[in-house]
Amino acid sequence: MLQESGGEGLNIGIVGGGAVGLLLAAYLGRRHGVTVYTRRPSQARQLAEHGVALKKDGETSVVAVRAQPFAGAELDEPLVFVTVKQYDLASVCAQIDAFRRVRTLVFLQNGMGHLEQLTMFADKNVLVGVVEHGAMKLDDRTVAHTGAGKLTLASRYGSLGDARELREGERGFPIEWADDWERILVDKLVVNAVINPLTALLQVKNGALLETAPYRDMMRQLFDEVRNVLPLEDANRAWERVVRICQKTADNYSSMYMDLANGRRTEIDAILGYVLKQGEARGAMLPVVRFVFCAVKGKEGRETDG
Ligand code: KPL
Repeated sequence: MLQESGGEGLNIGIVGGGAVGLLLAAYLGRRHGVTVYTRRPSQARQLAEHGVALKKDGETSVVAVRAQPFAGAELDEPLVFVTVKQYDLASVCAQIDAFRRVRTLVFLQNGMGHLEQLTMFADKNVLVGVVEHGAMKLDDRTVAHTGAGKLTLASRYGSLGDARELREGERGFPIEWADDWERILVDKLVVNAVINPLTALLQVKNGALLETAPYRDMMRQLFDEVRNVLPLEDANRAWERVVRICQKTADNYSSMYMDLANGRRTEIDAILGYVLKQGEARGAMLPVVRFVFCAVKGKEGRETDG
């Protein structure tokens, strides 16, 4: 059944029609008016005509959304989520005039290294966030919610602005607020640095990494090198978080698995590439990180996502 997009809430823009963009549209669209800005006009047409479909626990619900191609768009929503992959962020930011009327921008990229680009929006409220949900894009308008997690948001510039209105989020899609933007990004970076490349190379779901001793050992070795060069408050808690997210998203194929499987570019530069740079700055040899980084680089394709 097609549920009308919520009229009583905010007007929200979502840039990017990948798994995260569709997941947000499906949940936020229940209460708020949502417009999805896509790279391909054909995806925008599909979404505008048929809505976004959410598959969860064997059931499908459909929410009506507005949609249009991002190229040439002038966004007039006060609150906009940018969900494109990190490597597509530069081309989105290049269309800076598109965001003239936006008051609050929320960036949801994996990895680090994209933060310098956000300074160009420093006159707005800028938030960064991390998504700990398992989500899989099944087609241009359908997303499967394969692992319940949370969305954590923190302010980078300005205040929380229009995002304050999101409160605790929707049922099944909780939102948490954090004070320290760097902490949430580093914590998520560790998770992505361990789970994503290993699941992609071994061609397994997230949960399988915990199931056999050799995979678990490999996770631990990768984790130990990563944590040596990142500013972690508590390494034990960081490891526990990796294990917990692996369990919570056990039935999920990681985004890097999906990227490699579909011949796309991956976010490995923003994830392990960033870790390697931190290692170089500290004179630390990171043989496992380097090996895993090179193995993913050797397999990744050229297509971009969303
Ligand atoms: O963020 C993810 C990703 O796949 O990019 C996790 C949390 C590992 C879920 O798969």
